Amino acid sequence: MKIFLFLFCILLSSLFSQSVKEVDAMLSFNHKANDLLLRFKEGTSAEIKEMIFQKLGAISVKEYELVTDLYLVTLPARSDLKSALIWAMDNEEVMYSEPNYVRNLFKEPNDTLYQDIWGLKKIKAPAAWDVSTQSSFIVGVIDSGITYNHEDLAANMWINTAEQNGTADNDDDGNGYEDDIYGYDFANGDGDPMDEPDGSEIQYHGTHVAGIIGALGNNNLGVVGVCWNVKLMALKSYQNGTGSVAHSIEALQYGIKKGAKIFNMSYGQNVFSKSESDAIEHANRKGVLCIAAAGNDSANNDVNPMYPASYSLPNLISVAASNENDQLADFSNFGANSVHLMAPGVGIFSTIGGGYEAKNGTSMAAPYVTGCSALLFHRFPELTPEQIRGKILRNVTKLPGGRQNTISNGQINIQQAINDVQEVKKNYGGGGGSGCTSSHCPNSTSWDFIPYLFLLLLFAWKRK
Ligand SMILES: [Ca+2]
Ligand SMILES: [Ca+2]
Ligand SMILES: [Ca+2]
Ligand SMILES: [Ca+2]
Repeated sequence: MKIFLFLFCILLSSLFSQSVKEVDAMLSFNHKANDLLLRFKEGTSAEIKEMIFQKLGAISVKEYELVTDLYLVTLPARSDLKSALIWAMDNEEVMYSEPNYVRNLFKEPNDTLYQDIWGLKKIKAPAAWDVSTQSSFIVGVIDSGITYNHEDLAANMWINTAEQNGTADNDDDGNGYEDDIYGYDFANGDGDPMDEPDGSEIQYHGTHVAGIIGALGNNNLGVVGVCWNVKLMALKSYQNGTGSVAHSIEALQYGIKKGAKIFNMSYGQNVFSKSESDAIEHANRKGVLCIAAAGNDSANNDVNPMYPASYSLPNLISVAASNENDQLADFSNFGANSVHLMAPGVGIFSTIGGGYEAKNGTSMAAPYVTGCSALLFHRFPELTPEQIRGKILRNVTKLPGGRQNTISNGQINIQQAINDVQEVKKNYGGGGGSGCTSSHCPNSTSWDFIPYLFLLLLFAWKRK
């Protein structure tokens, strides 16, 4: 009998050390010190939730509508986040719990800049513009904000008219955000999502992205976006180039409630977040498409997934960057099984505060695909996000040499995609191939106890 007890204890301790190991792995990634994201199992009562928040010592709790039963829990300064996570993960009522991971805007590699809009010609935008130059849809730019008064962007900004015609310091449309005329600043908690230089090396990231999607066309001024006319929503979630999963989820939720159909995500980190994945999955149910940059580490995302780009979700497109010679840009991440396609990302000329500038990065490649998606939704409004993705991937300009760097082995071709009226049947899969592949998957079932169980059975059998 003693041997049974002994083995049972080993089994228990292995299960426990597994949660400790999991939490240690989670906390090894950059995260907000006092936050945890927590999702309850369906049907958990308000009383039990309240009790759990109290036990955790929460000083504030934010509920998300986009993902049911998901909460951002903030603990007092210098709390023991590790113990809180272990306790939450081992709680019966909790589906999962994880840190509020930091996400970073992808930095610009220092390559030579060409002052040319070669990218638009490369993706065959001029020919696509014969079919349509505009999109009636709202595009959410989750980034460092947008210089919304820029001469080549102002007329294409989404406007919340209730707030524009409303009163200052008042939530005129009752959406929970005061004075959110052009979007919202989740990073600073104010109604002004202006993209301002903040002393960091990343300047006007969001304004540049916005111009690639939708700088005003045919106005004898500056540059032109993939869409000449569109509604750009400024969802400022980054300050000094950093933000968090919680802000990105809130930005997504805000945008969806205000009718945004497409979101550009030129940021990430190498850590899976179940909350973020759930948020994008729920966005799919609302017909929303997300486009994510693959990252600028010259890395293989099949081996080292980059999130959000690597979530395996039907409404997510992962984008690598190409240069003018149709090659993968030397800084660009890639993935024959996890990155969907390439788009121009070297020497891309677009809007910045006070003017125009060329930038490099997968951050610049993703908005080409975002702009094309806006054109395609306008032309085919009945299609699901997955069908739009299928249309884009079926119509890429194939590169020589077979599949190496991307699932489609190609570069976006909007001329072909916009003229393709056939139904898409093939499923293009993608993302990471599987959602959570690493050891830090929140609350993933651990099978480490199997050898112990085997030993236990063996001993029981021998004693007979
Ligand atoms: Ca408001
Ligand atoms: Ca107001
Ligand atoms: Ca602000
Ligand atoms: Ca222009």
